[in-house]
Amino acid sequence: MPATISNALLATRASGVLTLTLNRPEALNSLTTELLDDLATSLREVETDASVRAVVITGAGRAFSAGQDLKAQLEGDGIDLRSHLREHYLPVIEGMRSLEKPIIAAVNGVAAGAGMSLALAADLRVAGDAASFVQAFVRVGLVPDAAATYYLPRLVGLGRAMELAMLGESIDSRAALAMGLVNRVVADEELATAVGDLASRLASGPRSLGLIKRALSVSLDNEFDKQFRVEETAQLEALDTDDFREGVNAFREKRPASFSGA
Ligand code: LHQ
Repeated sequence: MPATISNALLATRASGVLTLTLNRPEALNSLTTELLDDLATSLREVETDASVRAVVITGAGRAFSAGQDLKAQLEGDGIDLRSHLREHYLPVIEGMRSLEKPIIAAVNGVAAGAGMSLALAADLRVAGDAASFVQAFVRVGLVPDAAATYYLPRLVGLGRAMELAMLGESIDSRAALAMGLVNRVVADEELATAVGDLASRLASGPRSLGLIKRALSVSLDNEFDKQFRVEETAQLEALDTDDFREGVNAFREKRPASFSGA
């Protein structure tokens, strides 16, 4: 049974994988302040929890997430939109980015607006057949946010990003796969198993997975010399891990490596 972090976010743990399920299916898992803060807290806790070696983010019901909850009180004594992004979205996106453990978005349905931003900020995206992606921001007169303008052109190129953001048209999972927006598409009924298998594989991987994430996350922002140094620092850390020693021993002994994540 899922452990409840709050009504809005469920957490389950199995064999090194923490699965976070956005749980507002009646509102297509649109993002409330509570849900965003719970996500940020969970991501912070995972940083120091050695028992968790991979994270899955998915949605309950038929949607991944429809983005910002547009029915929540947005003005007055409700949400201060000017500080909302900084105070409630940034900790989630930064938490995903800085966590040196792989994060998979299991996109089970529509990912719209900032819901799509969450998927973009994951390290890998696996979509079910029924998944769709929509840069809904322009439809309500807004600009893509929650780091969508950062990740989208990096994933699909500037031309595609401009098209998706300006037209706000929905694309299905096959189109998303063709443009490199998702890594894999599977049948809806196989999504949980496919993501579970992938997450378990990553959760039994070496510490270097986190270092690979660190190095690649900044790669497109750096010039060659700077990136070479980032890579070198990560490699020096990797060389000093139990997992590197185990990997080399396993190679010499002609057996599969058993990585501890340390
Ligand atoms: C919703 C939502 C929703 C509440 C569906 N909120 N209830 C950041 C910070 C600061 C400022 C503002 O913005 C942001 C970032 C953003 O994310 S802006 C973009 C926000 N998202 C959208 O504009 C998407 C709005 N939703 C839709 O366009 C459609 O619902 C999609 C295309 C996602 C799905 O369409 P359908 O499959 O036809 O479902 P539906 O529209 O019938 O929705 C089902 C229910 O979910 C419905 O409630 P109801 O009580 O009528 O059954 C919707 O009102 C509710 N819902 N999105 N974002």
